[in-house]
Amino acid sequence: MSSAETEIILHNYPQSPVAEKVRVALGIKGLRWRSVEIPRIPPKPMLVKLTGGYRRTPVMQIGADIYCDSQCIIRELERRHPSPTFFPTNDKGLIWCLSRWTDTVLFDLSTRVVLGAAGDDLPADFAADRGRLYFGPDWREAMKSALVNLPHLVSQIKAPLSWLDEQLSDGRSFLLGDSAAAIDAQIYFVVWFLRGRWEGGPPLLSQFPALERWEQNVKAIGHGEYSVMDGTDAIARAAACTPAPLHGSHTDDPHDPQGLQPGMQVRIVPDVDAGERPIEGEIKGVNAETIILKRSDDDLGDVCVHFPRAGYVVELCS
Ligand SMILES: N[C@@H](CCC(=O)N[C@@H](CS)C(=O)NCC(=O)O)C(=O)O
Repeated sequence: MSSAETEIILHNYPQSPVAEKVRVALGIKGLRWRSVEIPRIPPKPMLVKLTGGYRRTPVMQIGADIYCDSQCIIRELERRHPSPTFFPTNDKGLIWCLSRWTDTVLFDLSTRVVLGAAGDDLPADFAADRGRLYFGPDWREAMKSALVNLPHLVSQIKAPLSWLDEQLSDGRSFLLGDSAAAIDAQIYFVVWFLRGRWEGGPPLLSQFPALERWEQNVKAIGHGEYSVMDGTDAIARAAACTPAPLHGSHTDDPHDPQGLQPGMQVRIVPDVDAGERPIEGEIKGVNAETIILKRSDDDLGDVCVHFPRAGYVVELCS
C-alpha cells in the first residue's frame, strides 16, 4: 500500500476538546499524522463533502475511508497500529464502557459548565451553534439555567474528579499504571477543557494534587508528530484512493437487533436532539460496534464513512 493510502489525516481545530482526546491518542501511539484545520462553526464545506453531512470534530481520514467520532477513530487506530496498545491491562471492555460515560454524561456536564459560565461573553454565532448542539431547541433558556445551576453542575463534576484523584493517589503515572491507555485520553480531554476554557477550572483542579500530576504526565505524551495539510489536498486524497477492504469482524450478523445488512440504504445521526443533518449511504459493513456506509460523490468517487453504533440512530431509508 502506498503512503497516501495509509497516511492519517485528522480534521480538527486547536480548541476542540474531543480533538484533543484524539491528538493525545495519536501521541500515545507515537504516530505521524497530517492536520487539516477545519472551521470552528459551520459551514464546513470540505469536511461535510467527505462525511456526507457529519459536522462534528474530529474526523479522521485515511485515503478514502472517513472515520466519524473519536470512538471510531480510537478503535481504528488500535486496529491499524496495535503497538503500543491502548489497552495495556486486561480491561478493554471496561474501558469502552467507561468511555461511553465520559463521552456523554461527563462531557455534557463540562460543556454546561464551560458554556453556561461563559454566557453572554460568547460570540453570538458561536453561542447559537453550540447552544443548539449541546443545549437543545430551547438552548437560550437552558444556557441561562446552566448559569443559575452552576454550583450544582460543578458538584456533579467534582465527585468524579475526586475519584480520579483517588485512583492516582498511589503515585502511578497513568490511570491504569505505568503505561498510558485509551482511558487516559478519554478522560483527559474533559479535564483539559475545564482547565483551559473555564475560569473556575484551575482552582477546582488544584484541589486534586494526584490528578494534576497525572495531567502533566498526559500532557508530556504530546501529540505524536504532525504536519499541516490543506483541506483541498485531503479531498484530492480521497478522490485518488479507493476505500480499504473490509476486515474480518464486519461480516453479516444474523442477530443484528435492527436486522441491518450490507446493501441496505440507511441514514445515521447522533442520538441527541442537536439539530444535526443525517448522513445517508449504503451499508457496506456492520457489526455491534461499527457501521460503515458507502457513499458516492461526483468529485470523490466512492468513499466509506465509518460510525460507531453506540450513540447513533440508524434508520432505514424508505
Ligand atoms: N461523540 C463525538 C463528539 C464530538 C463533538 O461533540 N465534538 C465537538 C467539538 S469538541 C464538536 O463537534 N463541536 C462542534 C463543532 O466542532 O462543529 C466524538 O466523540 O467524536
